[in-house]
Amino acid sequence: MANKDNIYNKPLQQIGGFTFDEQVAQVFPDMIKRSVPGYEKIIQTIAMITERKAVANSNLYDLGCSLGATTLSMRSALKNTQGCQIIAVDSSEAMIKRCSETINAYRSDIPVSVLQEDICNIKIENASVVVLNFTLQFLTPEKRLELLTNIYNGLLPGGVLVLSEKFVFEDELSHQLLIDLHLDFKRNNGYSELEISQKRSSLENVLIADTVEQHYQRLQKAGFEHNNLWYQCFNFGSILSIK
Ligand code: GEK
Repeated sequence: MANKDNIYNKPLQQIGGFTFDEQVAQVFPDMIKRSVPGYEKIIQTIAMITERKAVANSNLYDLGCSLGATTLSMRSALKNTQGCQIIAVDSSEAMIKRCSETINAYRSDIPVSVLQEDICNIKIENASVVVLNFTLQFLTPEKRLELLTNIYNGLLPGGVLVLSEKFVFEDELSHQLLIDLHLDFKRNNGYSELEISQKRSSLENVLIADTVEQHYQRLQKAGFEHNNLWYQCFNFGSILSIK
């Protein structure tokens, strides 16, 4: 069973900016499941997208892989596709260490490279499927367009990007209601008011969310002409972009 996330359940003297360190890596599966509505649905659906869009002898990328849930989902869908490899990248040492252990714990003929690296520094090439599952939101906004442009350039024609993010909304009333529903989701999953408010403070200036419109505009600037939201639950969702 996954370790329970109780990082913020005691009052903290000082709340530092959120980092993906050993403490977070230890509880990550529990944390993300209880905090991100639709996370499991998105992970499952990435397998379906992979099954349809992966082509023989191509690369698949899991950018900001954390413990490798997306990689495992993609790998499960690659059984009948010849010559593919998955490249899983994360800048956190704690995540990458655990990710390698998890990936190697299951037998498979699909090669997976697990790299500790900044996703802004890697070359994307010969790609059929690229996934940014709740990762772009942690890059400083100035770096986002360049990364998406690299991804566009590295994708094969017909290749896809799955971009899952937390969103903000221009319409004030909708924005507030969707945020409140997300907070209810966290309460229903056992987080206390103290945990919710301390986590919110630690994510301030670390997770910078865009509107769906901002994403579409940036994706278009990067070269993507076919962009659609395929999933949304409250203020979280996932966009499928096709080259
Ligand atoms: C999942 N995709 O389970 N370079 C590499 N990694 C980064 C960078 C960067 N510049 N910035 C942040 N990260 C996963 C979940 S979590 C989402 C992704 C969340 C990494 C960071 O270390 C962390 O592991 C991941 O992006 C974001 O499907 O915690 O909300």
